[in-house]
Order: sequence, then structure tokens, then C-alpha cells
Amino acid sequence: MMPLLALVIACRPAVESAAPADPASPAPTTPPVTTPPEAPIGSPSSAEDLDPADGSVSYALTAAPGTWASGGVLVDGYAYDGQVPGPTLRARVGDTVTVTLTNTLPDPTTIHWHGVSVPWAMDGATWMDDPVAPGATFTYTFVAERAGTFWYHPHFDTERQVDLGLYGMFVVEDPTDPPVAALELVLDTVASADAPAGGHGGAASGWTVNSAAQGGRAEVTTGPARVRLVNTSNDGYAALVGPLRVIGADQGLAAAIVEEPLLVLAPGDRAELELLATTTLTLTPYSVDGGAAWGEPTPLITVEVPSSEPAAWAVSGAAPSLDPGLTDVTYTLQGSGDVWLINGEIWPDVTIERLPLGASAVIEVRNLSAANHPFHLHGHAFEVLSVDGVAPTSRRIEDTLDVAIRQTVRLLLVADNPGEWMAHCHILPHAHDGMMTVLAIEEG
Ligand SMILES: [Cu+2]
Repeated sequence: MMPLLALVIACRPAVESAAPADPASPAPTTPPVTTPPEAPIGSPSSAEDLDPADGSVSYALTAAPGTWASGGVLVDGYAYDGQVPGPTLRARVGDTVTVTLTNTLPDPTTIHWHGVSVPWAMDGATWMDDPVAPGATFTYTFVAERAGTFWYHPHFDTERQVDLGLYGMFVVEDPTDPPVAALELVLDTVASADAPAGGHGGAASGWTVNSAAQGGRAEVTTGPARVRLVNTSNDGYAALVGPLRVIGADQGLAAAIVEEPLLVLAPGDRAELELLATTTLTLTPYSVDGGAAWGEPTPLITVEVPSSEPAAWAVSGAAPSLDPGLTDVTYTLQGSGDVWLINGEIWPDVTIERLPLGASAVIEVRNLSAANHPFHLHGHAFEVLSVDGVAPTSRRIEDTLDVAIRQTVRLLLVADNPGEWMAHCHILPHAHDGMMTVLAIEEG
């Protein structure tokens, strides 16, 4: 993680003290304000749709330097439209989405639409295209083909710019879903001077929910609640104690609803929960580097929900696809410290693997290192065929999949989006230190 030591300029007091008395004023006749009840945490505010016509949404975002509070720690960082998380962008499935980015940062930047199958020129990955220069604007446009919980962030100087505050949620709604109460929670690790730099221990300094310190509360007035979660931390894993009723993952509603005993969100991961009563989401220590997990469970957020019955989610019930037994592309993950490799290569000196447009291909990812790595592919979602030879119990579609130590996963890719797509570990220090490559999907 890019250390924010130099950026942490002040700490908020734990309790706001009353303003000092004005010596010219009479003594107060009412008691001083005591600690107010903690305000509930709401979903991040949404951006205004500038194109109210059906079938399209249009947003304008400005990336600018700004000071924001990460769990009460003031950070001199970057923000979209002056807020962290950035404003939630919304579309309905099938909408044409237009987002004009104005860059007033001192650095080039881009927006990458994490998990969305956008045209390659709209992907915001700059390994061949120029980023958006300081003072410049760029208009992204694409069709929101799948409903789900996605997010947006720069893909230029990614580790640093995301850490500084450039991230927000992108929600694609399916109008046929049950119209239940919604809550959107963007998780991050606290920007802190004592976070272990470059390691997997980003959770050591605590978590934030929509930039508020963990341990707060949220509320919905009708049940059940549909809670969308995204883990935007550079390197922290959010392991939530179950049972949790998981209705969706990276790519919208799951094929089957599962009561998970433990829900682990790796960096970049999303999940959707259905809460049928007041629930405290509790983080448990989780080791991703081979050692024992240490520490005590801590509350992330309590969501107050009236007791209610489940909604009628239109889950498909689809079974997993059969593994065809061949392998088209193999990625071997290796490394340690600050050197991380795919197939023995360090970005940008990599061999581009190639698949023909329209192919159904199997990608095998083998993790030979002593650390977990969330594998992320741009431009496509993939189906999980197996994890260490075991198929999932129902069809599982992801775009970010944690590959644990010594684990092998097999993924089915329908290569339907032409381009030269980045494939990388979403622990951003690992990506920065080399664990990235390119998968080309080629026409003709
Ligand atoms: Cu990694």
C-alpha cells in the first residue's frame, strides 16, 4: 500500500468538543451538548443523471485533489466530485452509459469500469492508450449489459490513485428485481501511517464503511434489505462472519442463494446480501500469507432491519458448466516480497497470450506463491469451473477470484469482447510490483 504517512495531516478528536464560549456572549443557559447519538451511515450519494430519457444515463465526474476523512483520519488526497467514495453511478440493464471525466488532478488519470464488459477503448487501462491528461476531459460510453454491483477507479498509477480516494460504486439495476430496501456499502481499509507497506496486512489498522470508521450503524425502514458490498481496499481482505444470506456476487444475482458461514471479500470483490433482521456484520481476522490469523473479531457495521421474509429473487438455479478437460491459457502466480510474477514474467515485460474472438476457452490459474492473489480479468466475466478440482454447487460467474496459497482454479471464458485485456492480481501492490499480463482477444 502506498503509505499515507505524509498525507495524514491531522486526526479528528474522538468526540467533538463544544465550541469555545465567545467571551462577549452571556454564559449559556442550557447544558453543553453531550455526545450525540451516532448518525447512521447512509449509502454514498448518487450522481445526477444528466439525461433523464429512458434507455440512457449520462454523468459528469470531476477528479480533483481534496481533503477527506478516512475513518476520522483526515487525508490530503484525491476525490471524484469532492466525495470519497465517489458518487454512485446508476444505470438500468441495457442502458447506454455516458460518463464525462474532467481531470483537474496534477497527474494523468483514467476510469476503469471494474467488472463491466465495456469496449476495449473505454476500459481505462493505459498500457496502450494514453491516459487523460491534467486539464483534459474524456467521455466514456458503453452499454450496461449485465445487472450487478460494479465499481470504478483509475487504472493509471492505480495503487497510488485508488489509495488517495478515487473509487466509487457503479450499480446496474434490473427493474424486474423485487423492489426491496437498498443499502450500498463501500469498504476500505483506513488510510493510516501504520499500515504495513506493500503487504497483505492492510486490515491491521481497521476498516471504513463509506469512509466512516467501522463499528457504526445503518438502518432501513422496511425489510428485507438488499446490501451491496464492494471491497475497494488496495490489499485488505474483508472476512465477514456468517451465516450470511448471499444473493449475489461480482456479476449480479447468484445462480443460487447460499447461507455462507464465512464471506471473504478479496480486494476488488463484490457481494450482495439479503438481511431479514437487524444484523451486525462482523470482521474476523483472516490470514492470506500462510500464517495463523490473529486478533479478535470486530464489528464492521450494524444494519437495523425490520424482521421480514425473504424476497422472491429470480435466481436461475443453473448448474456449473462441465470442464472440457483441456487448457487454453495457464497463468502461474509466483513471487514474494516486492517481486510478483505471472508465468515467470514481470510487467511490462510479458508474453501476450492470444485467443480468437468467439472462442470458449479454459484458463487455469495456479498459485505457487505463499500468498493469496485475487485474479482479475478486464473486459469479461468468467465462470468458475473448479477450485482445486472441486466444481461449485451452482453456476458461479466472477470477474475477480481469490486464488489461495497453492490453489489451482479453472475458469471458463467466452472470449466475446475483442481487445488486449489486462489480467492481473487485484492486490494493487502486487500488480504494481509486476503481477500483471495481457490476454488478447483477436478478430479474424
Ligand atoms: Cu497478489
